Amino acid sequence: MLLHDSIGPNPRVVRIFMAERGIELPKTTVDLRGGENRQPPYLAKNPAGQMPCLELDDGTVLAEITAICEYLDEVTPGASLIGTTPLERAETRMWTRRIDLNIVEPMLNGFRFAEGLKLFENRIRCIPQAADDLKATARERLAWLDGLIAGRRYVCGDRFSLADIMLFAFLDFGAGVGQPIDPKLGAITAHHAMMAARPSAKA
Ligand SMILES: N[C@@H](CCC(=O)N[C@@H](CS)C(=O)NCC(=O)O)C(=O)O
Repeated sequence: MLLHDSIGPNPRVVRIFMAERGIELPKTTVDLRGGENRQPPYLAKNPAGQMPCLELDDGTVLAEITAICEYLDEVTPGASLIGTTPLERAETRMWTRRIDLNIVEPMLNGFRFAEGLKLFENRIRCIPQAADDLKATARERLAWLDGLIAGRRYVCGDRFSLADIMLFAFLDFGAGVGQPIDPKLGAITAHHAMMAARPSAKA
């Protein structure tokens, strides 16, 4: 297998996941800033033109970080970060999707349409006038999540999972591009500090 890797929070989710699962894979770095991911050689692998993707030994290419992480989880021996029962797997997917749709998407589009506009304006349809509302939406949904995970050690309760990695990697990115965590969100702030202290945060 070969991981097509780059800067950015999506590839980092996969790298953190691999670090947590003890998975080592060959990697090749794609020049995201230079737009290599939007050029034909890479588009032939991932028609979405986004990073990362995982190329399997038979040439099959997997994209979308949750799909990549789930695949790696299943083909690698060791403690699963998705779940070992139907209920655990469903809960991980429920929380991961909540984080992805409610927080990650508006946060990243808020960035792409404002601070990231120069990089993205010729790649995707950008709506600069929507940026502030998207950032506000992400903040509101993060406050909602704060209430839901209050009193929990991890997003899925006592069980560390992909949902924790997703939350951490994207909030860490947001903090670096002008969307810091509101310190009043006690559960999210504590979760972030706990995740930042794990060795996998270096990935
Ligand atoms: N839904 C995709 C999102 C991937 C994504 O947006 N990747 C970013 C890097 S963090 C990217 O490729 N940005 C550069 C571009 O879109 O040209 C996934 O789950 O993998």
